[in-house]
Amino acid sequence: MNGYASTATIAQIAQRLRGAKHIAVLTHARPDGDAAGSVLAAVRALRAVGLRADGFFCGSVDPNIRALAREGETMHGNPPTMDPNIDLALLVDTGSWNQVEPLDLWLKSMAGRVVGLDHHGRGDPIASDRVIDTSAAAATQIVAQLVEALGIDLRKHGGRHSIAEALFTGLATDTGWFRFQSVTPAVLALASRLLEAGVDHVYLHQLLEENGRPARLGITACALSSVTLHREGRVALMLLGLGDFAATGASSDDIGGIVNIPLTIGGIGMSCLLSEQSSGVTKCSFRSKSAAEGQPSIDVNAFAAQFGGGGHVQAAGARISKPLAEARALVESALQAVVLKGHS
Ligand SMILES: [Mn+2]
Repeated sequence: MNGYASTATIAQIAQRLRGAKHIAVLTHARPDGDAAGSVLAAVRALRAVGLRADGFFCGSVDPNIRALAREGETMHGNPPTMDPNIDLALLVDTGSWNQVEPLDLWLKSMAGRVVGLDHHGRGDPIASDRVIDTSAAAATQIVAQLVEALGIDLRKHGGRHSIAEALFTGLATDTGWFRFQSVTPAVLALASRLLEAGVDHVYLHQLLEENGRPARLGITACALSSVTLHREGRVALMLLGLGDFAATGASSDDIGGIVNIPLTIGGIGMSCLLSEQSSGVTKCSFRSKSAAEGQPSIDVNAFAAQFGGGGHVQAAGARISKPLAEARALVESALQAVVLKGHS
């Protein structure tokens, strides 16, 4: 995975997009706020300058995320049906083959005709021309540069289902609503411009964070009652089995954010949530607290990499192709080696 770095500039990507006849804008399966926001902002911007562009989502899509898109902006499917006339793909918020599995064959058929914008530290050379900026708090922070390079005035694109709304969605969700260390003056300056354009941030917060189904309460209770503490109370581990989902009527769409709850406790620096999937795979989410007061963050990206996963220093995930009990044993054993404190 070394060598996952920029191979082009924003201006070069903009030029390739301008020369395309029909652009597919794609992201990782099960798009989150940043992935969906990046796709939607790009589709809207490309259409605003007269280009033909469609967004594609694959894997299960949270209904609240789906509500961000206007009818006809994105196509869904697993894999989605791709129009044979598409001559360029724009891949956003990922560059890893294992995150785009439903699109795998299609993307391979498009070799050399894929451009990418990403802020992850690990990835594969799916996009030949790509901008990788790991300092960006969200992929939409990079998409915002593309929007600018296309000559779009954000002030004219700020209402519901607008370019600015999609950009703000990614920026807010990938920074934990502006709490994480990745929040810089540039992030807040962009957020400020987006609010000036007319983004309704309260609506977006309610749509994405305060719109869960009642079953979420039951599955949260299951997760919390499963907590075990490791490494002298510095690491929390929670487990959700298929029985928990059956008993509460919850699905994997209902568990977003539960992994963060143990981090509300002083002294807990890392939290893990393992949830059993009907496919026999165990989905793992890892989170750590921001570095503060001289305490570095625990690097959950490196932790997830041991299981073939990844993400960011403070938020990462992995899929372990083993049942819950075996995945638990693997994670517990790996936890023994986690570096809790960096250099002092
Ligand atoms: Mn992202």
